[in-house]
Amino acid sequence: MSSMIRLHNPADAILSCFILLLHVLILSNLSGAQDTLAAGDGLVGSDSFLESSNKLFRLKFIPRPGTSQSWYLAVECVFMHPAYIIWVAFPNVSVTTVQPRLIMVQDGQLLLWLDNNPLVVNSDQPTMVENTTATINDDGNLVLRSPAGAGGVSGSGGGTLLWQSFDHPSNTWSPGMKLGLFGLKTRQTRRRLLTSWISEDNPSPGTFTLELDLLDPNNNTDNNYQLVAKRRGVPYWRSGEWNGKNFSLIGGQLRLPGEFDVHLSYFSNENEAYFSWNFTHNCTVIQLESNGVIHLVPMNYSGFWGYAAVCDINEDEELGFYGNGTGCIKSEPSRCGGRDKFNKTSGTIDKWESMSNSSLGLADCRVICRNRCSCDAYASRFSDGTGCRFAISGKYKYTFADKGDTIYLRVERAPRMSWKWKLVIGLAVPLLMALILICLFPHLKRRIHRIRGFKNLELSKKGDDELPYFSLSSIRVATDDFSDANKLGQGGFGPVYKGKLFNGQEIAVKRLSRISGHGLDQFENEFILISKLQHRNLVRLLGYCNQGEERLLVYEYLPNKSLDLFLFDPTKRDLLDWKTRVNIIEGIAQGILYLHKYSRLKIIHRDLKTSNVLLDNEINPKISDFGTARIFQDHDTRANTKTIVGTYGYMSPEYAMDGVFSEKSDVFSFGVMVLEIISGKKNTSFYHPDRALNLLGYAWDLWIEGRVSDFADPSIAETFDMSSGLRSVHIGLLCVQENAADRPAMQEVISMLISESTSLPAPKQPAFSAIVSLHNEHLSENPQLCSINEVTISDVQGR
Ligand SMILES: *[C@@H]1O[C@H](CO)[C@@H](O)[C@H](O)[C@H]1NC(C)=O
Ligand SMILES: *[C@@H]1O[C@H](CO)[C@@H](O)[C@H](O)[C@H]1NC(C)=O
Ligand SMILES: *[C@@H]1O[C@H](CO)[C@@H](O)[C@H](O)[C@H]1NC(C)=O
Ligand SMILES: *[C@@H]1O[C@H](CO)[C@@H](O)[C@H](O)[C@H]1NC(C)=O
Ligand SMILES: *[C@@H]1O[C@H](CO)[C@@H](O)[C@H](O)[C@H]1NC(C)=O
Ligand SMILES: *[C@@H]1O[C@H](CO)[C@@H](O)[C@H](O)[C@H]1NC(C)=O
Ligand SMILES: *[C@@H]1O[C@H](CO)[C@@H](O)[C@H](O)[C@H]1NC(C)=O
Ligand SMILES: *[C@@H]1O[C@H](CO)[C@@H](O)[C@H](O)[C@H]1NC(C)=O
Ligand SMILES: *[C@@H]1O[C@H](CO)[C@@H](O)[C@H](O)[C@H]1NC(C)=O
Ligand SMILES: CC(=O)N[C@H]1CO[C@H](CO)[C@@H](O)[C@@H]1O
Repeated sequence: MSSMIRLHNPADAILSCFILLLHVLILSNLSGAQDTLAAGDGLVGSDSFLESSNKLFRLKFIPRPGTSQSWYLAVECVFMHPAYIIWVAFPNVSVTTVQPRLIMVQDGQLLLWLDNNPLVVNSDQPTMVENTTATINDDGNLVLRSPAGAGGVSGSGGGTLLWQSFDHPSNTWSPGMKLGLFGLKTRQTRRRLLTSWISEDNPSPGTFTLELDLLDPNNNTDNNYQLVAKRRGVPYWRSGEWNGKNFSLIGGQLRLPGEFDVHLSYFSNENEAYFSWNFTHNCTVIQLESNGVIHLVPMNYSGFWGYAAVCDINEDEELGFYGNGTGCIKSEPSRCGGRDKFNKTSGTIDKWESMSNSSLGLADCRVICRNRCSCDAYASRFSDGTGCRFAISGKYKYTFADKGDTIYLRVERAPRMSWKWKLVIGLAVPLLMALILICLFPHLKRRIHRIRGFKNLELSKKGDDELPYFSLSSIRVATDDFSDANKLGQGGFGPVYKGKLFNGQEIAVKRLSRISGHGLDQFENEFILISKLQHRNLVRLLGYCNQGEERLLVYEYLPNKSLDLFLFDPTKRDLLDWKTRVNIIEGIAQGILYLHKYSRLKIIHRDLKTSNVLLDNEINPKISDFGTARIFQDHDTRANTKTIVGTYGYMSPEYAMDGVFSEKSDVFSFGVMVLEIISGKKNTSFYHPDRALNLLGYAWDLWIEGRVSDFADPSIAETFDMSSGLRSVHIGLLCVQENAADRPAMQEVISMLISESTSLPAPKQPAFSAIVSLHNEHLSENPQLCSINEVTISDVQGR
């Protein structure tokens, strides 16, 4: 596997010949991964690597994307799939050669060998020490040490530390790495900072940096620093002061999702000032992405994600962040009359103006185009995402093409009401309506309760200014004037239409046409909530329209529609094999977790069910329908409502009976979905001739009898995996426990799902399982209830 060469007597001048000879002769004599290069050792070719003793990190040559004989020397974390790069030596130099070589020369230089001239990796090391060794540590740090016993103190694993890659960060801040300023008293202060890559594929120094900066820029006697992210030297995010525990502006720590605390610390004296952090897992890192997003790369790419800080530098995308503040610095107002947004699309433009400077990344192109009002669109010049191209007003023709270039088109923003006016109207209209209704129907008084809740929603400071506005006429065109042929179905508060925008993008439009107090409530609720939310497992809102009496929400269109249409369809259910179902369960869980924990607001969905889970092209689940969702204040753990909304079969007992809801009521609905996904049977229409039970009871029976494989949908018999199946049913049962306290919280559910080593408590008998199936008894006597069996109940009063 690993091929290393060992050079016993290399002399600098004739090294090149030796290496050529030797690596031909002794190419594959060493096997098994090592973590250290001794003097005279080297790596040759892309198959050889150094591996840290905990097997998490590798130092190796990785091919430059899109090329065959171009390489970077990089440290990768291989614990996750795909492996990701945490450090690159010479990010601005790609080594073009058939066989790249790295040699630890006896005189102490670590040489990256290009065809003719070597690059010295440790060139900034003050003195070279003979017989130096190079080791890849358990935290991914590449360290050079003098031989034990020589050059001073000898510690574990060798002598003095001579050089380390952690002193030369690229875009990654690893646990244990210090970011800051060193040698403050000297004339040459060294800055250790993160520099983003120029594009996703090219590690050359890019547009953004994350560094330490003075808290008060006007007072450099005050040794007080904060973390600041900059675009070409201009700050766009700052953390604020560190109080020993939290940053003042982001209202907390840089945190990982879940209950995982990052241990951040700050050190300063007259010579140096730096931030550093620790985590239990050394592969968990903070990365500054090429688009300026500061990202916490998680335990697992397929699992947790986190954003340390995200400002909408790209304005097209607003992502989540932690804490109560953002630290974002608003960019200067548009010079082009509100035409400062760009829309990612695909197509061709016949005449470009190009800038071939490959030090420019997409983020630079955007700024250049944004500041030049005649620029209508921009794109990358080269396939590796560098350079810029601009389309100048009146000088080009744009054609939409599905498989065309990725182009960012300037968006014309329609003039519209300010947020304040919208709020006034948003409050006044329902209030007025409510007043009228209350006068007419005293029993509707409880409505006030909900309308008052709107005030809380104002807490979103950013407002919806970022959200594109669609004109009614453009939506009429897109949906063929709301034609019946384009009707997709009926949502919580009105019909949903399919449409196609002029640029070819498909959309789903939710329409609330006739203003009914109740529908307007849900509409506004959904609008305000979802415009703040952004997660890959939540359906994405593209824009809205409120013109005249029309209230429209425009969503991304998901051609696969909802999960229930697959799961309960005799033919389509075959498309969902076991792996896909597991993926769906995980995705739903991530989406709910985001709602409960990591979006800025804590949100209880209250109507989770398979028909509210949409599937994208790759069958990834996306939660939809936030008409009934509720924002929780931080200190609330449960709330009470007299108006029970939700769907029979998915409602937890305490909610259905007493109107008490909490995160645990969503967990219950999730549990029901898990059992439905595994069994392919609907909870509400479950019927089994020998077992007069509902699906929950049926699952429990088979669980007790140890016959879980009988519970699984027969159409996945071939792909069903017993151990993960057993685990999933187990988790499903834990989620539908009668007592809310027995149900796990969503982040526990996630760790149960993704880590097989988490042990699960034994489930007790689930809720409702002793009840005879609703289907055959109760509902058939009550046609009215039967009809609402499938739809959201929005007006049933609690006891
Ligand atoms: C690469 O970056 C280093 C350090 O920033 C600089 O000294 C060197 O000249 C650069 N090389 C190229 C080819 O740009
Ligand atoms: C370096 O290693 C070689 C071979 O083991 C040895 O002969 C030499 O004395 C060492 N040099 C130093 C300075 O330790
Ligand atoms: C993380 O890195 C540190 C420093 O190398 C090491 O002491 C620790 O054991 C590593 N942790 C794990 C889990 O490998
Ligand atoms: C700068 O900060 C120091 C220490 O906090 C303070 O004593 C000094 O008055 C400040 N100077 C100015 C100009 O604000
Ligand atoms: C965040 O919350 C903390 C404590 O609750 C408060 O001191 C701070 O001012 C808040 N920050 C922002 C930006 O709201
Ligand atoms: C830090 O922030 C967290 C979460 O915002 C908060 O719970 C905690 O009280 C804060 N601690 C301090 C010392 O401000
Ligand atoms: C990281 O953890 C080690 C060992 O627990 C500790 O000595 C060190 O101070 C920690 N560093 C930071 C930045 O928290
Ligand atoms: C290329 O772009 C970079 C970054 O904006 C700039 O510093 C540099 O001067 C430009 N080079 C040329 C040749 O224009
Ligand atoms: C793209 O631009 C059009 C025209 O303004 C707009 O209607 C549409 O919503 C935009 N698409 C996205 C994804 O923002
Ligand atoms: C901690 C964790 O869940 N690690 C997983 C990351 O993903 C890989 C591959 O999917 C798994 O093998 C790990 O167990």
